[in-house]
Amino acid sequence: MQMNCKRWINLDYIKLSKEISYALRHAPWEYELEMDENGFVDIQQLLSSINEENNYPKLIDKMDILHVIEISDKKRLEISGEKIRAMYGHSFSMLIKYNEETPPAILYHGTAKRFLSSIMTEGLKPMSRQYVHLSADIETAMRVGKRRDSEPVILQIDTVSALKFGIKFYHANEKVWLCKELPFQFLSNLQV
Ligand code: HQG
Repeated sequence: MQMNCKRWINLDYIKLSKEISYALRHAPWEYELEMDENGFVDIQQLLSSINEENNYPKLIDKMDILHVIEISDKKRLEISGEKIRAMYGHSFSMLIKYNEETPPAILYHGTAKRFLSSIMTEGLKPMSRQYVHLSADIETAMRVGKRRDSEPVILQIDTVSALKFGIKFYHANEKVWLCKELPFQFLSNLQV
């Protein structure tokens, strides 16, 4: 998205980005948002709720949200008409629906070394989120894993065998794929 508008230099867009992700991924009820089954909410409803708290030096508007999306290093949010959603990462109990899609033959998952033995016994679990998050490439998996370990482990996922086994995959954005769980037999430790 090409944007040339000047935004407020004293507005903390990282804070705003975190607040929007928090509202859409983890706490829509706190913000009194009516969310559809795909995770979309009305942008005006989100703006009214954020602005009620007066946490920013001015009222937040749709252009501010577009700016958050423009400066983000990851594609976390999607706007469709007058609606917005988080593309992945949800943790609340109402399961967000995605269309089932066929992933590339190999996907990746970056994680901390300390989780490895548990993952290789139990498989990948969604933990506090609704879905297990998988990466389309090694570089993305490395970035995900580095949030928890400076030298993460990269697991390689054999999606062809997993699909045959009956695992369903969902496409969140270009880099992120989701599934409900992934048994250990489809995982191997990629030595990078
Ligand atoms: C681990 C961020 C022990 C799993 C990222 C991970 C991603 C297990 C952690 C997105 C396990 C869960 C999601 C098992 C899984 N035993 N540990 N059986 N199964 N785990 O944050 O994939 O920046 O919920 O390996 O970049 O790290 O917020 O998942 O380490 O795209 O946009 O349990 O969140 O995106 O951690 O990250 P998370 P994740 P944003």
